Amino acid sequence: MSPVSVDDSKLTYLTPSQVSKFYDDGYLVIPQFLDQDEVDKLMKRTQDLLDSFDLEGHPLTKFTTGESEDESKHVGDDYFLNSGDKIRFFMEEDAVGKDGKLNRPKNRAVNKIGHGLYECDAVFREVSPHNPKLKAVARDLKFHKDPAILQSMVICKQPEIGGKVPEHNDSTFLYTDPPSAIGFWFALEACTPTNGALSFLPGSHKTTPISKRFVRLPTGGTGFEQLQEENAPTDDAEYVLETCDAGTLVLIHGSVLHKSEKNLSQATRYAYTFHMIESEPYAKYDEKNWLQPTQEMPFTKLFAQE
Ligand SMILES: O=C(O)CCC(=O)C(=O)O
Repeated sequence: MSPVSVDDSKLTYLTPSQVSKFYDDGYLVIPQFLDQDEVDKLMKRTQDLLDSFDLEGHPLTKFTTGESEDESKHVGDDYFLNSGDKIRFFMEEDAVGKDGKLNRPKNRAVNKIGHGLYECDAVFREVSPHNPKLKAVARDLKFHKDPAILQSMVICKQPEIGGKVPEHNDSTFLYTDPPSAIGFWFALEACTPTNGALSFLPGSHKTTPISKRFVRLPTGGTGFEQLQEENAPTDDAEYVLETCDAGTLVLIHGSVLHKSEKNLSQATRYAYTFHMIESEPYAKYDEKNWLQPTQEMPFTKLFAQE
């Protein structure tokens, strides 16, 4: 899944040094990938979705990364498990009080909107998969032969309560054999040291095997399945914080360790993200993965789109 060499003459969007940096560090920051107009459209659409979704009958499912057994229960319910081809709203943990009610307005309570935006919503569809720049990046990277898009979401990181995302790599959650996930993560607002900018452990994709997988349990719900001995603990000091402006695209190799801290600021930190995996016969998508394609909405093949 890595290019043997970078042929400069074939690149149409990335530079050779950007391609090398992605493969060396396991991530690549591309400033100004989206222009202001594209950012504004995605922000407006996100705000409209937050304003218009109906709380009546909403299960107030909280989103956590499922690190502990107790946390993984939250992400085991049907509202979460059946969200791959829908637009659903997951709450910040700190936005739901002990009485089970929201303790703030709904547009300040949602942790993320997922997971079928890239197909279900016309505005998000324009950015992925119908975006020529995106296809150019995917072709330049040569990471996938036949990339398919899945798992899209807006991560809101609400002021003061926006949950931290602990250290992880994305292939744990979107497992293929061989591992093939890449995250495409777009900042829709400035990401700063206090509102939860991403940070990365450069090069960790080469040294950190996928040691566990996030699966649908046969007994219902979700949990982690250990694949091999847990990797050694990492050193916080080796992490690189990547602050960035709205419009920045960050490419995230499925094996690179990354995280983001709690948003302690007064500002939101909206980001849009989706993932790409290799399709069969080049890689097998695992039937135990939490997110499964449906008959109505199979994963979208990037290069098949006009
Ligand atoms: O947006 C964030 O804070 C975390 C995103 C992330 O870790 C991911 O998409 O894998």
